[in-house]
Amino acid sequence: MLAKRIIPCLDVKEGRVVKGVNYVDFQDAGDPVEQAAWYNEQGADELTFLDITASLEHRDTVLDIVRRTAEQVFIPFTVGGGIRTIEDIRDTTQAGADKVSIMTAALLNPEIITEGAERFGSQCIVVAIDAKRVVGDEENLGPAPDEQIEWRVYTHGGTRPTEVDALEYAMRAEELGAGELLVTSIDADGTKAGYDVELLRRISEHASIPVIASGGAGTVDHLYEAIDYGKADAVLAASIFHFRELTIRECKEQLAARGVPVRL
Ligand code: 0VR
Repeated sequence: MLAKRIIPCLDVKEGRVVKGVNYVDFQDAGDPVEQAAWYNEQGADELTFLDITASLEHRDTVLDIVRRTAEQVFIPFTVGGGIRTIEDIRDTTQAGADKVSIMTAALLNPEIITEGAERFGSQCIVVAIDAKRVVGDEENLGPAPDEQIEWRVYTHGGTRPTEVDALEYAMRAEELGAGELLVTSIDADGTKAGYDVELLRRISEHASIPVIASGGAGTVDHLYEAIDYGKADAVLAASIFHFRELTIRECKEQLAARGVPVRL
């Protein structure tokens, strides 16, 4: 079995790493370039950088931060936020990203997935799915195999609901050529109460490309549940790492002790 990956995520707003809860109430969490260097040193398997207030006006500033961050990391580096066109993918990879994460644009204009995969390879195209429960319990995100739950995709940094079903969209993104799915539960984001493992499991059971779990990590148990019950291939986390509550090494050692293949 392939090693399960641990991926810290830098959510960047106006040049600073921030961390919120349920996509609001952001707190400062440091400088992206310094945080990136730290995670690289700490044994992260990959690093994700999301410009969460992406807009055309500050594209050049962001690319400059991406460039400076990329200089610090020697692990696969994914960049997302505001990527709308093939040119944006090109500029972002030229700035040092190995992969791009596409959300809003992939939903509104799915050809970017196919065209991006043709031009840069599927391994470069991560489709991000920001999902929120519209049917089912939003408080209890643990195993609920028999429950009727529905998740809808939200766009524009979790601010705009769509009618798109998250499970169907995951399948479609794979068909169109995505190399990985980055699945974030808006209900769980920043709560440290655990991932939405039911969402992860239902997507992972249908997808044959890797699924990255995101939103809600608070303990090593949560990482384990996302991998074990949720069948995720990688676990992304922000709050627990930025505020130094857990180190990547501790997480890997505890996961390895529970039989999860990790790169130590
Ligand atoms: P934790 O729950 O703290 O581990 O956070 C993981 C993940 O949910 C976040 O780092 C983040 O990627 C959520 N994303 C976005 C956003 C948050 C606020 C606004 C926009 C976005 O577009 O992804």
